[in-house]
Amino acid sequence: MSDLILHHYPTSPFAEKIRLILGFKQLAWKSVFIPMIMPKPDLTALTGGYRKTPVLQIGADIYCDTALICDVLEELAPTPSVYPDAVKGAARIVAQWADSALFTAAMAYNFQPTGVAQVFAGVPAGSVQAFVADRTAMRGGAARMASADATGTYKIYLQSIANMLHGQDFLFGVQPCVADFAVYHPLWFTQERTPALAGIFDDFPDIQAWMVRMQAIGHGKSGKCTSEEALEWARSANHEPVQNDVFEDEHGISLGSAVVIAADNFGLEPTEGELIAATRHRYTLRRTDDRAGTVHVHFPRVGFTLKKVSP
Ligand SMILES: N[C@@H](CCC(=O)N[C@@H](CS)C(=O)NCC(=O)O)C(=O)O
Repeated sequence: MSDLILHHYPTSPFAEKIRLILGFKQLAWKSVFIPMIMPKPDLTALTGGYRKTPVLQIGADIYCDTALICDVLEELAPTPSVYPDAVKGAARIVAQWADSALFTAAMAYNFQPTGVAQVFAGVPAGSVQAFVADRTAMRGGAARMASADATGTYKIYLQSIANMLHGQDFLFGVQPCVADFAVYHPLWFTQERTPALAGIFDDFPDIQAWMVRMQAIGHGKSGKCTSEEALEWARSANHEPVQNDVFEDEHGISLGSAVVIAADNFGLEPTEGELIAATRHRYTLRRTDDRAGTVHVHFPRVGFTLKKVSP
């Protein structure tokens, strides 16, 4: 197996979800820092367009979206599991809720004026404007949730999380599972990046104690690598075997077709390529790039649209 390369930046909550799972599974990994805003030419050379953070690279295989990255890490290192048998359905559903509803409310709370002042302290005005413009474009111009609405919603969600943690160390028992990592990352941003707003946790001592346990998991063993080295690895590596023995066709699009895949909510930059696998859970596209060579780019089905490229 080639090295695991995580393309990310330190302040990304979704990247923190994956860094902690790498630590939980004690996997060694390489770290490539990517820009926080577009353009990201070295990343999109690998993904073909997808720009969100993080992306996992294993040689010439590129995995987009943390839901899929969790599955890939589980296949590589099944123990300790992030999907324990007894709770795996509920854990996946809570994780999906956390990555969408909880994340949206928490980040709107974090980005109220006090939080913005902390996040951007010392950052030149031009870079702040560029960040705001990038994220506004990513949301298709839609406004963030109003901070008063976000605060009320975040408090209600925190109460539910506290209820789940009452009397046990982690959300579903004695071990952390995918739900813990997904619930933790937006709260981590509040705690680490906007500490002036972290008083919202004061009413929830069970959450505070759980956050200490989650943080203690750590990020495992990582080493730095450059985006040029990552591109070189993609060019020279073999692909993982393609999962084309199970083809689940929901679209009337056959394997071998030219297709385009994009996220279905925000950050809609599309990736175009040849559909070479479509299993129950994921799609794989083959595409060739001047700098990355021929790569296989993988997406989960949930949260993504698949369309045939019109001739
Ligand atoms: N559904 C995606 C969401 C990822 C996401 O929204 N990441 C944020 C950073 S935490 C992002 O991409 N922001 C814009 C960027 O980094 O360009 C996943 O699970 O990976």
